[in-house]
Amino acid sequence: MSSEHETSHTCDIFCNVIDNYGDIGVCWRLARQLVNEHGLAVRLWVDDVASFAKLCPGADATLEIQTQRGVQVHAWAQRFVETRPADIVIAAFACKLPESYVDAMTQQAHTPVWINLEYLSAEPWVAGCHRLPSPHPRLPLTKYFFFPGFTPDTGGLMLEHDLLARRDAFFNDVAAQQAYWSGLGMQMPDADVLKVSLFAYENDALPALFDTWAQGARRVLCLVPEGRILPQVAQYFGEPGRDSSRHHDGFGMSPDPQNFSRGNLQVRVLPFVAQENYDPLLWACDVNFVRGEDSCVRAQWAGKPFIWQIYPQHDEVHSDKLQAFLDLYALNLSKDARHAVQGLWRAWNGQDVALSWAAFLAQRTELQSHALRWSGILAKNPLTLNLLDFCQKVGKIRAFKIEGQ
Ligand code: TRH
Repeated sequence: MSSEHETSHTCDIFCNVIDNYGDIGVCWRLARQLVNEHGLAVRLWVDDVASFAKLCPGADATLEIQTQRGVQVHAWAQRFVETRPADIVIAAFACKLPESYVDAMTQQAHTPVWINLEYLSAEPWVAGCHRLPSPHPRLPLTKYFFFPGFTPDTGGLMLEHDLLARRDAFFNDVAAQQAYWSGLGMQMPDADVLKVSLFAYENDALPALFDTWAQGARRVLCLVPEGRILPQVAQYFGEPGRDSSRHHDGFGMSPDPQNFSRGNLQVRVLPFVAQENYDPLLWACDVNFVRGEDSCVRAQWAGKPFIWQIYPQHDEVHSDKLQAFLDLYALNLSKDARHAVQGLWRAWNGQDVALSWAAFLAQRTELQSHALRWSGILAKNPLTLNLLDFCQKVGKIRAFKIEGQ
């Protein structure tokens, strides 16, 4: 590291958990990357430590302050304890910072850079709003909007410097794949078994999708991380928490309360794992169903065909958001593959799913090479580097450490 990096820059990330794991998922990932790859001293202020502990199983949900993976994690209480603001202040998803903290920002000799890190969207207006300043109405402070996105005129997507290399090493290492499967307590499935991960909200299309798989010509192994869709999964198989199959059919699994099967479909429920252990599941599967924001991005880095269940919002606004991403993602696909992706994604987000699955599967070869190509394009615009570069420019602060340089 050169001398200009000798004193760490500091960063405070504020996270207000609205629901589920996306808000804290994004903040936790960013915090770790800022510490591990750029040498910043990071405090993560989160108002729901229990949600954080789900992504970081070593964490203690009852602690007010704890250090995990080099990040100082603080329970963000209603009554905010006064503290010296950091060099960079990130309000995740435009959450409101404590007033005393904002006042303290004005007292610093070097005014902190204040970033509003926004939700991810592929909608065209994003590029026009990315990096816009918003002067404080009362105080001598300026907040900047920073928008993640898919095109070079946006902030890009969070990507650890070695993620794609680790992914490719996994793809090329059968022993590592076998070790992964045995870590799940099963043998590596035969090559003709289609391996699907399913991370989803409740979804009315699930029974039709499961019927299609159960009755299909090809064996499907569906891995379901524990979560909101589980009751529906169990309901589909009739006896919650019980293996509904009398026979085992070559999937190499033994009966236990987390296994279900019908026809050519085998479902395996997986425990919710630490955030960094979710990627190998996406790498190990042929097709991934993801949701929200962060898992959707990880599926794109996995370079596998995927289906996105968008977070449903009032007034159907999510529908435009879904279409905007589909337009971009499917732009360079053949007409058939484009229709297949559009059809299944729309179906999984509210329409009839059975026919769409068949069309999607028929395009899998093209979708697979497209997915890898797509991850390569996105990798040219890594969010965390962009963010630090922007902070350096607007805050006139020293250069940051960059891992590998
Ligand atoms: O959980 P999500 O649905 O989160 C959200 C929130 O609902 C939020 O309010 C909304 O605005 C946002 O989506 C768009 O989905 P997401 O974003 O994919 O977050 C899930 C996180 O959980 C992600 O960081 C990956 C992580 N994860 C694990 O750590 N372990 C696991 O086993 C799994 C399946 C996921």
